[in-house]
Amino acid sequence: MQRKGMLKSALLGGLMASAFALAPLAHAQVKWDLPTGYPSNNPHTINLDQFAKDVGTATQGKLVITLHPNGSLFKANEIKRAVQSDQAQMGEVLMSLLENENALFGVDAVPFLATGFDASQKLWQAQRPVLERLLDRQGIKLLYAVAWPPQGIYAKKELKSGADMKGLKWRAYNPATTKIAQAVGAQPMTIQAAELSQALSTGVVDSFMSSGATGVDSKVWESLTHFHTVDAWLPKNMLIVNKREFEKLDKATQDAVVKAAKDAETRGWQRMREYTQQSLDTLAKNKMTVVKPSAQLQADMKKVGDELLAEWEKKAGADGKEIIAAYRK
Ligand code: PCA
Repeated sequence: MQRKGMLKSALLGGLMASAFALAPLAHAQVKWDLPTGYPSNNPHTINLDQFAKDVGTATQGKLVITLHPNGSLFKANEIKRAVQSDQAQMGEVLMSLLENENALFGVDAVPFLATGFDASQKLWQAQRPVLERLLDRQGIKLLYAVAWPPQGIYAKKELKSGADMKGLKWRAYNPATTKIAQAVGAQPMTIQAAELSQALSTGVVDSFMSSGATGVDSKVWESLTHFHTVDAWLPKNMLIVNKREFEKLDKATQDAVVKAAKDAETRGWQRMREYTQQSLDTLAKNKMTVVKPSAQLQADMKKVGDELLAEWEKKAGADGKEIIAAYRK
């Protein structure tokens, strides 16, 4: 009698154990990492955070995306490779960081090709199909892109001309900003945003081109004094996902990701438009002199831009022509 009871409970226990073992499968939860090189209070990162939350809500927790800001999981310049090799399922990358790999990634960092948000959005529409094709061949799906505010020059004094830039210790963040330094005789050093504050406070660099947003992120007023609103270009961040990981998802989850990405793109552009003036106001409030560049400085920068555009067009070939033609239409 007793033995029979034991057998029964052992059987029951076994059944329950296998029921438990099956339970997680029924509610299979997928976890993705999402590294970005930019800090958590940056508007791009806030937008990514909302995207991750939207996906969680829409899939009722089936797909959980964990955001890793400020280069904490992968450094800004490692993220694309991490996604391509599936070390991270998805990631946010500054497109023009990849310009040496393929010029097509860098069209939004050609100085003065597209200098405001409307032009930048138009350039993105022209660039998008070409990049989607290129990334698809690399096993990557492009989800969305959002521009940074227009790029200006930070320094320790007002720069009146290109000649004033000679000898500056110039922080570069992509191939284009390195080439600009070379064109004006400054000394370029590539430093990503996560390390910028430190490079400024230790005096490793004393100037750079970027947006008001990154000036605010790195509390630039602790080291520098002037921001020249050159409005030279609006580089974009893109959200990419490993294609195999995306294809592993069921259809409803894939749709939720695409829908959340579409919403994030709309929200992100809108937010960056507003944030442009807000970030300049924050610079001014912290005693930075925000100046309109002198006619000479602007003309000298424009000349550098013309050289870089010619160089870019040569490298970008037929696909590059397609982008420029679609943009100018
Ligand atoms: N901020 C980033 C890229 C462009 C921008 O506005 C940076 O300075 O690294």
